[in-house]
Amino acid sequence: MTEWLGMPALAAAHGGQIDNLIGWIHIFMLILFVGWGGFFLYAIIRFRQSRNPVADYRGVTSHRSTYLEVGVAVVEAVLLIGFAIPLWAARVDALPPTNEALVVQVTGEQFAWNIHYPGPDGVFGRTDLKLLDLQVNPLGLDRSDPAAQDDVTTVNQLYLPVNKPIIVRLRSKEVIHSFGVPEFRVKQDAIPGLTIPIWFIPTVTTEEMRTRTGNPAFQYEIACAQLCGLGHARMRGFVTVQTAEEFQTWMDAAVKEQAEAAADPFR
Ligand SMILES: [Cu+2]
Repeated sequence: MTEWLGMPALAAAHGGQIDNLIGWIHIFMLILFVGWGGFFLYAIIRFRQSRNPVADYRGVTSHRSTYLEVGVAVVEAVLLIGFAIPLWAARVDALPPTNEALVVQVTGEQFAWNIHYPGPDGVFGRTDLKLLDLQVNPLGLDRSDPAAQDDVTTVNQLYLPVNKPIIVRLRSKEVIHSFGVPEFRVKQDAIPGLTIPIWFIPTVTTEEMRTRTGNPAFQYEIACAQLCGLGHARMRGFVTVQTAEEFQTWMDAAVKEQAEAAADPFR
């Protein structure tokens, strides 16, 4: 129903609900706009000076406007308690179980997205500020930690398997960034000092999206959605959605390559 809004192509399981909501909000706002606009015009004509040469100091005496205001407050309470809070609980608070999902840590920095996979053991390796090196180790990953040996890190390249719940643990190194992927209908601020989880299920591979859009160069893009400094506009990450097998092949190769590179930095 939201084609008329020109939204970007949809590629996440929950996205249809969000699009519906956006569509309804536009319709309600249109009704409100027409209603208030009509009332405004009515008031201008009804209370024009030529018809009311003397001000009326008594004003309105009926209770109609009080009842109307109470009515509006009740409707808003129903929207908040009946819809907004349950939706938040279902969509934001209820994360999928981590053993059924891919958990990946995404850390914003000026001006890049650092991606960190825990590797086959599912445990994120220790990080240490002292090891942080913007060129070779932007997350300060301690490869001597056993849990870190199979970890995979990338810069600006997020690889995801299709049709699997993805939990992104969002962090920031210094200022507020915002992780936004329009096709997944997700957008969440990354706040320094906090780890904020968001989740979604990608439903369309990059390959398939290229066919659908007729654009052979199509890429899902992580756009930083908070003005975070002078390089904000070039803070672009890319998401590659693959089939489960393709993703596994990529992950296995990356684990091997990064473990070897860490074991022998001078090779
Ligand atoms: Cu940013």
